[in-house]
Amino acid sequence: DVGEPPKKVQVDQTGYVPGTPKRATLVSSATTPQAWSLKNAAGTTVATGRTTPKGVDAASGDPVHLIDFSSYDTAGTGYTLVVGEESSYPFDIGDDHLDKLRYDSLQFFYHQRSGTPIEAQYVGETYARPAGHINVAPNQGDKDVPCLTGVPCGYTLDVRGGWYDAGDHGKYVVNGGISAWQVLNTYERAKLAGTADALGDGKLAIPEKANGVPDVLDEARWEVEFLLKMQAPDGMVHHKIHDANWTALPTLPHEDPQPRRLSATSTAATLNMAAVAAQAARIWKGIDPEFSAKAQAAAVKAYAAAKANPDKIADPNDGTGGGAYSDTTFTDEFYWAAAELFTTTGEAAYRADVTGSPHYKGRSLNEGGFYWASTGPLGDITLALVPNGLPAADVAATRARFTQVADAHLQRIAEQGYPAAYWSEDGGYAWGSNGQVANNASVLALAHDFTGQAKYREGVYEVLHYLLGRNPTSYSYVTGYGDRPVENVHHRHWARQLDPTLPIAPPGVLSGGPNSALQDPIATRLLQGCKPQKCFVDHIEAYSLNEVTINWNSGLAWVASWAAEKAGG
Ligand code: 9MR
Repeated sequence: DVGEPPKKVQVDQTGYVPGTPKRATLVSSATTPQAWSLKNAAGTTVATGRTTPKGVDAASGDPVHLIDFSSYDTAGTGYTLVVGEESSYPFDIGDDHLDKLRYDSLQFFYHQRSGTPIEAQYVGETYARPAGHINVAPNQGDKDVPCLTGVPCGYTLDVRGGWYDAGDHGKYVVNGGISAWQVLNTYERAKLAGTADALGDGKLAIPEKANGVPDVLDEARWEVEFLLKMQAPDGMVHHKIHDANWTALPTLPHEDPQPRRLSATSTAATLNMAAVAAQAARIWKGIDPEFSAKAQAAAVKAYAAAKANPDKIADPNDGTGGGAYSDTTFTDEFYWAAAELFTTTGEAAYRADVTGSPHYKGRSLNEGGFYWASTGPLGDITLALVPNGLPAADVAATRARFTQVADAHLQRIAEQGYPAAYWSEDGGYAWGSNGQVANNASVLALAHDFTGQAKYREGVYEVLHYLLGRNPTSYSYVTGYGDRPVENVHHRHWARQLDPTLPIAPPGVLSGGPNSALQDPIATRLLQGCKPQKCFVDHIEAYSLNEVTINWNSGLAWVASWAAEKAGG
């Protein structure tokens, strides 16, 4: 059983923000406009109108009509849209759901912490668990971990801590780095905008919630400290640490019996750590000068080591017991690291590396966005947001690139039956498409930051609607949000589908979403011939569709935080 059939009237199952466009999708092969009505919680019709037929939608294969109920703007809960016999899931007009989502999506990272108990006083009994990977039998632990057989390094490292990547227990620097960066950027952007109060201390339920430091920084620091530990004596950074073999589902972290192994160092991991450590040095300068200096020294050393080892590729075939996360192009990581180091230190050598890079002035940002293997735009975001000594015209050019790409997203949003602002060369949806959707929404958000134009802000909400239920599967891809949220995400201890004594994921966790490449056995069995946006099932074994990760949730947290901030006006 993979769930009930999708609805014919697709809405954001959480809500629509007052003063923004409110759109839904009707699935119907009728070629003429259909009458719709909006009902309030009491069942009274409060607005009516007619649909606009749009023909067959390419990404979903559905024959669709647009329902535009923007003119109705009265806040409330329990609205439904009705067309003939068909009705939508209920939704709100309001923004409470976004206020909640910004914190739930950040709270996810505490659950993913490795090397520390997850305590009931913060997350409740349901989600409490003992520390994983601290060498308490049968657990093998992340202390004194040797390098992989075949790539002995002559030393061991203590790499306890950090966040588990996803549904597995691996910890991968290139993915941990972009995730920590995005969480930190959520804060840094808000700080520069004067809106960081909403991200202050005491906003999350974590052990550091009353230490006088914003919780979002405390949480990101948990990962940054781990990234620093992955640095080898020569300054290079180990690519990843994970189990020697894949474990079965379910396996709780503290019960993982597999030996742990460090993979070789890589140029990508080294630059990734350099970038995040340089960013951290800047952010903690006035908060914890000692930590700031430690991070900066690690970043400087890593950057120099990467320059001396500019083409050390992580083994693309090393996918046993953990993901490969291999990347072969490093110009983007060099640019990103140089951008962070320059912004933090102002030094001429980093500046020259920034301005001399082929990525400079937003040249690598396109509709494909950014992800663990394409990090140039992260450097752009820092250079476009954080004051630095670069020529104003260059900063303007970087910002202009964001608005150009945002315009292309808006055009796609206008064309799609279920606007996702997702783009790929071949029209397919890739592994983690929802994370990409969230990141593309952040490009729209930045375009609004840079220009103040309403259309970009509206685009952000439009894209969030796709993630929260206005899509052809009728799922809200965020756990605990909406009437039909995903429940069976691929995770080693949020695994109720396999063991009724285990919980489902807590609220605020983003599923990877549709992947038309059908890369796991469930997907190949159930989804042959699917249209891209429909290549999805809510099944725990469907790891190429329904896993959750730190990098997808960092994208969600960034955009949820922005959307909550901007909901008022
Ligand atoms: O997110 C990663 C995606 O871009 C890759 O195509 C895929 C296959 O290599 O791997 C994804 O990352 C997974 C990682 O390898 C292991 N932890 C879970 C990640 C999410 O599925």
